[in-house]
Amino acid sequence: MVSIVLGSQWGDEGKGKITDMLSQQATLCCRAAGGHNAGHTIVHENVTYDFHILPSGLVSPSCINLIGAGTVVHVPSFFKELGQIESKGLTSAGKRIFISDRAHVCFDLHSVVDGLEEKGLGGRKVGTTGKGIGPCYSDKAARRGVRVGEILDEVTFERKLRTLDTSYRARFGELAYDVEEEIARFKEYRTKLQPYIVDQLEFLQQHQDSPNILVEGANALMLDLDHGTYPFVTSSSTGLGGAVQALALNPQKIKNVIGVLKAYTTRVGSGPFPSEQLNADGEKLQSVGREFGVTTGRKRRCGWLDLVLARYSHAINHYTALNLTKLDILDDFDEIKVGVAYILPDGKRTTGTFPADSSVVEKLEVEYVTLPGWKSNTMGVTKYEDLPANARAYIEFIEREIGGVPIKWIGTGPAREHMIARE
Ligand code: 2SA
Ligand code: GDP
Ligand code: MG
Repeated sequence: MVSIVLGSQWGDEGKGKITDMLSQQATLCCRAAGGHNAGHTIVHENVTYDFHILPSGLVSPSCINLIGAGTVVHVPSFFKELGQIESKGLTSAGKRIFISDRAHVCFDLHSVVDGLEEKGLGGRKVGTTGKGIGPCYSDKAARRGVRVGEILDEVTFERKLRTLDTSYRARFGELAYDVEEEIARFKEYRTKLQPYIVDQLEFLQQHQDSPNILVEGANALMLDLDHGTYPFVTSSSTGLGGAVQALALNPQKIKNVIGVLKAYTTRVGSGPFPSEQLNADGEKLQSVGREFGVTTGRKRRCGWLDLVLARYSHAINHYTALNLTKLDILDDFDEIKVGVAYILPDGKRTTGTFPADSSVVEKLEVEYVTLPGWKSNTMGVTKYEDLPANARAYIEFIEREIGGVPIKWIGTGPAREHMIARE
């Protein structure tokens, strides 16, 4: 049985937390997209773990983890992160993590190019994490990228990296980057990395009878290269399709597609955000919700929950259940608004489709419904019936409005146990 956890908005919904929770019953946890741009936070037994390239299943001691094809791996970050979590007590992590030989290598070179490309965009910059994700996926699509398995072949590896360096110099001229230094560092990584690299198909076939396989999505549907707010997206396929493609999943074995939906909306980086609140409400969501990027420390933009976006996300990812997160952050609002429809620039009203053109999204107006707040503490509540009536009304309103997908889990705090599971 396969369960897939996916971000339903613009990321940072709390995918790490539910992945960690579910991985206690999983034999295998796989990442299928993104790289060290992602930031997944897990709070367990008073220890906070920030995962970037590593799968969140590593916190559960019996869970094996795979960084799958479809991802891009910055090798220094991989070792740094592994060292950090081992020093926090996850001492067996190094024996439970593997990397597909088909994953692509994200170089420091890519990060330098990321910065230059952003600079070139001037006022239309994407607001990337600067980690080199876009350039790395571009090289993959252009068939000149370096795959993790190729690190082991010194001659091929060095030739390909020098060719990349030359081609970027032809494009940009001077680069604040020393290819020989990066090549030298990989001489050490080559031996260190060898035990982690696997043939993904063989590896997955060994685990095919595992009762529970978990896939941890990175980023989110509205950042998907095809379905998100292009060009203000990341460069991977962050939805259900991306997970199936990257891990060659058997669709018949997919039992759960869990959409993680924050009780309000956040976005980090540029691009249209219809329900953004550039006012006291937005500031309150940002400060109470501690909305800062896990990877870059950037302040996240904040706004009300957008159900048009949620319906669109459900239509693309076909969620079987939702995890509504950060309900507790709304505890102190007198009133809570929810976007239920868009009025497009041509006057048309839409409730479930999301315009492809980001310049249209920037101009549309959101129609809101205002619900009463509950003005009481829900932090740490674990039983649905213990929630205040207005909080339950908020949840049931969302469920009704999205239509056909149950909110099975409700997050009421950052820790693993701060979760309501509904029957
Ligand atoms: P990139 O770096 O090429 O993937 O950036 C392209 C867009 O994707 C957004 N993006 C993210 N959005 C939310 N969270 C992300 N991870 C970090 C976190 C972000 C951080 O968990 O907080 O620390 O800033 C993430 N990664 C990429 C990015 O903002 C661009 O809009
Ligand atoms: P991810 O990228 O989707 O894994 O999410 P992030 O880790 O980037 O951001 C989510 C943040 O919210 C983290 O700091 C989590 O610890 C925290 N979090 C997750 N669920 C809840 C919740 O239900 N309530 C509160 N207060 N915090 C939560
Ligand atoms: Mg995040």
